[in-house]
Amino acid sequence: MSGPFDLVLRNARVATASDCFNADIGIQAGRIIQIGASLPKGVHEIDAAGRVVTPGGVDAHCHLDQPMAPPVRMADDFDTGTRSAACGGTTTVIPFAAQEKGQSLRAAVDDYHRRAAGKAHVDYAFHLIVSDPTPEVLQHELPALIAEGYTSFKIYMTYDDLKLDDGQILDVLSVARAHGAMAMIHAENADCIEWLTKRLEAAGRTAPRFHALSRPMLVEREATHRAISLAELVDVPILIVHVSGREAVEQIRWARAQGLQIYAETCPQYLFLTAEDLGLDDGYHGARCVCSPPPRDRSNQEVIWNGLRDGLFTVFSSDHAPFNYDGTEGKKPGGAEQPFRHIPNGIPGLETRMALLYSEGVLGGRITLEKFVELTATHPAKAYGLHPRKGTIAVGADADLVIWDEGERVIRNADLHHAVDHTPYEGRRLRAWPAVTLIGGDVVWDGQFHPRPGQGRFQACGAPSLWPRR
Ligand code: DUC
Ligand code: ZN
Ligand code: ZN
Repeated sequence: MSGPFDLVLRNARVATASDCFNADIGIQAGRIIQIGASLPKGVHEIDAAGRVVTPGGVDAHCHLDQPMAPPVRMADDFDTGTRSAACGGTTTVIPFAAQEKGQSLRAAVDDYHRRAAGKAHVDYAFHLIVSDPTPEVLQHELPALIAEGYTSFKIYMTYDDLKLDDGQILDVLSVARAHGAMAMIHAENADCIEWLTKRLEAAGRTAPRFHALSRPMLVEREATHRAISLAELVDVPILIVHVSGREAVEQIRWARAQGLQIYAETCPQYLFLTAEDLGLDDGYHGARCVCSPPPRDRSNQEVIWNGLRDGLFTVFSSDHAPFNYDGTEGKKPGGAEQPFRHIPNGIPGLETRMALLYSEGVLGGRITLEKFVELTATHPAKAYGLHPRKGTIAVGADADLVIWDEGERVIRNADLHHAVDHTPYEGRRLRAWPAVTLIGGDVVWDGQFHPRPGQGRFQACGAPSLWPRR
C-alpha cells in the first residue's frame, strides 16, 4: 500500500536555517505535506540515506537577458540562465526588470515577462530597477507594482544610465517606506569613479586591472555611509548589495549598532577572487573578472567570511551578470579589446554559488550548515517576500530541494550549463556539488539536466518578512 505521497525522500539529513535532523520528506502535488520518521511508501521514492538535503537555493541577485547598449548583450537568457541555476541547486531566481530612462516601469515589467515566458526552468520573481523616478512612477506606478507583487527594487548610486542623485534616492526610499517594499542599493560614488577613471585614462592606464583602481574601497565606503544616512533620514530599512570588503562592512556594523535596519548582501567573487584576478600586467584576460564593486584582497575576503559567520550579511547571491569573453557582444564589445571603462561589468556565478559556499564555508569549517541555508535560501526568501513557500523545508512549502553529494569535483566551464564561454572559477576544487535538484517535487537535475522550459512559474512577492511589522 502506498501513502498519499507522489514522492518520498527517504532518510534525509534535513537542513534548515534553524535545525539539522534525520527525517523522511513526503511530497504531494509539488508541496511538502509531511516530514517525519518512517513515512508510508510513496509512488516514487528517492533514497537520501547519508545525504544532506537543503532547501533549493534562492538567488536573489542575478541578471538575465537584461537589455544592454549595443553591441553588448548578455549571454544568458531565461532558458540558459535558469538551466544553469537548476543544475547548481538554485530553484528560484530573482533577476531585475530594469527601467530605461524615459520608459515606464510597467513597460519594463511587461518586457521582462515576455523574456521569461515559456523559457524559465525554475521559478522566478522580479526586482525592479528604478532609473527614472518621475512623479508618475513615484505616485502611481511603483505603489501599484508593489501591490501586485514586485515588492523590491534596486537603486543605483553609479552607472550613468541608471544612477539616481541623493534627492531622487530619498524620494524612492519614501515610497519603499510608505508601501513596505525592500530597497536594494548599489553603493559606489559615481563622481569619484569618473574622476579616477579620467586620471587613469590620461596616464594611459586603461588595461582591465585598472578597473579595480578606479573603484577603490573608499568609493564604496562613502556611498555605503551615504546610503545608510539617506535610509536613516527616511526611516526605512534598506539592503546594501554586493558588499566587497572591510570599509563597507564597518559602515554597516556602525549602522546596526545605532539600531538602524541595514541589511547586507555579499557574493562569491568577494570570497574567492581578488583584484589580482583582473590581471597583474596589462594583458586583457583579466577582463573576465571585471565586476563592480571589484574583488579586493585576501584580508578583505576574511572580513567577508567573518561577516557571513556572525550575521552581518543577510543574503549570499551570485550577481550573475553573464558576458562572453570572446565574440563581439561581451567583454570585447565590437570584437576588440577595450579600455576598462567600456568593459561590461559582471561575471557568471548562478551555477557555482551554492557549491562554492557549501564547499568552502560548510565543509571548510567556516559556517554551519544552518547558516548556509539561511544565507542561500531562507533569508533571501524572507527579504523579498517569498517565505515560507520558498526558502525552507517545512510542511506547506514548495518541494524545492537539493540533495548534496560530498566528494571532490573540479569546476570546468565545459561542465556548466550557462551560455557563457568562461567561469572565473575554472580549475577550482570543490568538496560538494548538488547531486539532485527538485523543483515542485520534479527532478530537474540528477547529473543530467531534465529541461522543463516554461514550467518555471512567476512568483508574486509579498511583504518582506525580515523585520517586525512597522
Ligand atoms: N555590477 C553590477 O552592479 N551589476 C552587474 C554586474 C556588476 O558587476
Ligand atoms: Zn549592482
Ligand atoms: Zn547586479
